[in-house]
Amino acid sequence: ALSREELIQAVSGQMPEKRWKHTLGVMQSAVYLAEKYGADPVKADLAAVLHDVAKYWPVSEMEAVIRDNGLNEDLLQHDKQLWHSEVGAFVAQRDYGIDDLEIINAIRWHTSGRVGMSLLDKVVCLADYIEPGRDFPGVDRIREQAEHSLEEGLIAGFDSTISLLLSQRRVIYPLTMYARNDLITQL
Ligand code: DGI
Ligand code: FE
Ligand code: FE
Ligand code: FE
Repeated sequence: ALSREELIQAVSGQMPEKRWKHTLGVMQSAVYLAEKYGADPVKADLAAVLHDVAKYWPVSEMEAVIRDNGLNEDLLQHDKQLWHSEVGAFVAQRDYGIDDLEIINAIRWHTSGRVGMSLLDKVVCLADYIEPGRDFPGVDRIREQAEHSLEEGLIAGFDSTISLLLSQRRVIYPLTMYARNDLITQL
């Protein structure tokens, strides 16, 4: 298996500098949230390193990986922005030797969320919203919620995404709404 340093080398070379800076921010926030809420910080860090590994893959290559490997083809009917997490989880396993299912799942569900999110899923998904480099309308409210509840932070995060999609008249991936509803029900 690759060392953490080798992984960082390989992943940072796959993306523009701006996206790598985002990834460093997600690593920082994921470790912070893991320590705060009792997840494994080592796993949070590794999931964060890899979470956007497929973000800059050409759409045609993402589509091919999804079709050729029996991944979730339902995604192909939805926003292309949703594909990189499914493809990222697959390549983390196949090309980067990550065999820990908790890490793979945190990568796989970091964009949409899912019903029954694990602690690590929540940490990585929320870290992606609140990392220090993020600057979108409403991010401060999500950061504030994240300080007192992982679930409240995530609900605020999904609310902001759903609101954005609504305001742009874009299709909403149903799983994001189910994930949000599930978090509210859990509270
Ligand atoms: O990869 P990042 O930019 O760091 O963040 P991400 O993996 O959370 O991707 C977010 C993008 O996905 C954002 O531009 C919104 C877009 N998106 C499109 N449809 C949906 C969606 N995100 C969610 N959660 N649900 C959707 O239905
Ligand atoms: Fe992402
Ligand atoms: Fe990200
Ligand atoms: Fe508060």
